[in-house]
Amino acid sequence: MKTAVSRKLFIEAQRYIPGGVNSPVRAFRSVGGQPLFIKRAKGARLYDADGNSFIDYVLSWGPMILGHAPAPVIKAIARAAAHGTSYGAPTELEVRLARMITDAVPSMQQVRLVSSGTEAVMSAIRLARGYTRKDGVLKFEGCYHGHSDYLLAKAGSGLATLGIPDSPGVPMDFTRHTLTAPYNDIKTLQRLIQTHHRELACVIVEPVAGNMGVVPPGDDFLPTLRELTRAHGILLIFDEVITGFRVAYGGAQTLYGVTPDLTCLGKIIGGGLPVGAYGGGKEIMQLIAPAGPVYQAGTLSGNPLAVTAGIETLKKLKQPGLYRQLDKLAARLAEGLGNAAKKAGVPLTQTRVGSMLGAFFTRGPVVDYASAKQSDTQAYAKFFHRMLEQGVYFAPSQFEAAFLSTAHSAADIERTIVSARAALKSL
Ligand code: KE4
Repeated sequence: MKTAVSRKLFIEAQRYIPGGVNSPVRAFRSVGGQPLFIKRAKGARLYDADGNSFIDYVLSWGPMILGHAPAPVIKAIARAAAHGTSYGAPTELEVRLARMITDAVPSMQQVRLVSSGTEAVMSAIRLARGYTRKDGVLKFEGCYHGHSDYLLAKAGSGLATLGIPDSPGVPMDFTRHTLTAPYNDIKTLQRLIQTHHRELACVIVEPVAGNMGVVPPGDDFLPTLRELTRAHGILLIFDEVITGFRVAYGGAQTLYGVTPDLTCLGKIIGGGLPVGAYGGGKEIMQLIAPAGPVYQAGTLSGNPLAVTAGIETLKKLKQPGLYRQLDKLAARLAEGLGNAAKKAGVPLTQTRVGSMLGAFFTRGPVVDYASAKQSDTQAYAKFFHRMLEQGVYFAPSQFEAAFLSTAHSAADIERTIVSARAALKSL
């Protein structure tokens, strides 16, 4: 596979940008080799600077559920851009997106738009602390909620990928208020809540964990979490930055029938442009400035281009049968990968919720961060590169998710399965 241009660009990038990338997990550090510099993308495919093309299962880490550069979204962004790119004043567009989100996710009676998932989570936690007048936050090991200081405790995604336990630069005092429990571990959760409920403002959880690989919630996990938090005056925050509009139009809370007090969104609601959001019941949301005293602000919050991309994306996602179609394709991919691993005698533990899939190179089961970390990351790295050489682009980390889009065809899936057979056999 030709990579001379990407290599040259990577050398230059490292002169100006730490690690040559603007987000760590893109650097291929845990799979080895060098990142490919992407030139353009269309539908299910990426095209890199050396002219290689790939069936893409990263999809910008989730947002591109309609595939890359879907015509209606691009047309709408171009039209919006002709009217200016940012006003720093309210627009009808923001009202439309807010209405679409609150219609889709009934627990979000009000929503505030921001520019990233990190910002959404950071703001939701500040709101929970302001509302409950308590400081403590409980999160789950291996879950990643963006890079705000107090959440970089035993986090997933890039920290799991790079094996960074906790980031330097975060004062011990900040994480003093952060408790962590193993995902799906109800006993530990009960014990921590019994002991610390007086100082716990909120529990934040990825309702389907997507940053330690994909780890679905055990049957009782979310309902118990809801019961315990409600019984002890602790707000429950669902971080649906990945799962929102991914696993269902109304997110994981619709799929599992568990209603959080606050929800964080991102990725898909921006259609590939920078949008995050947080929301919940009116009584809580009324605390947010300027309605209330809890401050949160942003120059580009509700940016007209990003909001336009979000509106057009959600409009498409409302199409009946769209999620069933995604689910069918994803089920076929999972089946094919599973059969290929079995045939090759490679231990593979697969997980899937709709069109977000995990494949751990370990016998399993995988139910939390500790079991996910049993995975053979060397084997994953080899698999990743074998697939890349065959024109299939999975996440450059064992601890991320694979995603499908409505642009992936049955032929793409079959091609991926054939490539996986060869890749797994070569391990
Ligand atoms: P951003 O600030 O990156 O928009 O969102 C942070 C975030 C919050 N919550 C969840 C559940 C998330 O998954 C994320 C970000 N996801 C990672 C990958 N899984 C983004 C990729 C990256 O860091 O480059």
